[in-house]
Amino acid sequence: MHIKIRKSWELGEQDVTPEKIFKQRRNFLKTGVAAIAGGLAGGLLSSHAFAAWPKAGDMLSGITKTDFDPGIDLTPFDKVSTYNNFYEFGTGKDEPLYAAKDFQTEPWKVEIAGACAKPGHYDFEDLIKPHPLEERIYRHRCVETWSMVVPWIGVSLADVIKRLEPTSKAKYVAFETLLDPVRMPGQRRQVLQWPYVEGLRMDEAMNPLTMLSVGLYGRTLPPQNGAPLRLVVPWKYGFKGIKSIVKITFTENEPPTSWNRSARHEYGFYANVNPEVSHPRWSQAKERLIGEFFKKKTLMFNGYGDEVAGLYKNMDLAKFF
Ligand SMILES: Nc1nc2c(c(=O)[nH]1)N[C@H]1C(S)=C(S)[C@@H](COP(=O)(O)O)O[C@H]1N2
Ligand SMILES: [Mo]
Repeated sequence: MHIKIRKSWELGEQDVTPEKIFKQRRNFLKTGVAAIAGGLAGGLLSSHAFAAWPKAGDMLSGITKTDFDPGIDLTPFDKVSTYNNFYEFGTGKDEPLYAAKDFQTEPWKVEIAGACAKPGHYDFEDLIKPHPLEERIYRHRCVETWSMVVPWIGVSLADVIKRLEPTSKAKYVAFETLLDPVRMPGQRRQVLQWPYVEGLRMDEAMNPLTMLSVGLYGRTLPPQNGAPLRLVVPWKYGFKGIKSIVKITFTENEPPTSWNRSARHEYGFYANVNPEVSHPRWSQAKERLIGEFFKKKTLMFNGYGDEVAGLYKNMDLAKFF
């Protein structure tokens, strides 16, 4: 008999962990009994020195709670995991949930290339495991003016980069998504040039806010959110947050980025959230938090100005949009 075990994001709305319980669980994490919280949540592992990485949608354990928290309500898991932009699985926001359902992410290799001392093909777990697994609650802002508040799980990209020992020639970091039109049916249509590519300037990549995320809401990333490994850059528009990464390259020159290639007058390399710089077809002054009715003012650098404004102090942000 075939017993189908439902993944957490396939659960009906009534089954999804209520927000209140999740908040209690976070308080457990705060007090440092992460192993107990992991146990309550159904995970059996007590640290993230996993024998095998948990499967997509399973609970992660050994997560350190951090102070990153904008202090506003989280966007519920059933919104974060069902309203997605992931063109490899369709252009509709409701398509990735279904089209990515059976996306195979095991094993998952990440190629490290370019100007560094430690190039090679790594199991993605080996890039992540040496570093503390943190929960950070970030504002998540799409260029299309919707936003969410997401409790990401992941590691500091800076920590990973340091271990790879970039050379003085490494001025940028380029990222690439998997290219596989069989596993990613959206790639059979040329809506973008595949694979999806993104990049950061080295100082942006090394900023303490920048994350390599492997999960959200206490569990591994659902496929539609970029399993098993995606970038999170909270002061930039969502399209910088490249999903399902298979290659990281240290480069001397600014790397091409997918949306800039597709429409360079609309999407720049920097893509910093900026209420004053309009998209050519719409204003960026306001945004709608998913789940709320009224729009709110967009915050400069998505509210992370204290941390990142210095990166751009001598730059014309209207020119380098
Ligand atoms: N590979 C890849 N990464 C991607 C995208 C994509 O289409 N393909 N969409 C981007 C956009 S526009 C946004 S807003 C975020 C959405 O992330 P979420 O679905 O986890 O909210 O993913 C980004 N990363
Ligand atoms: Mo987006």
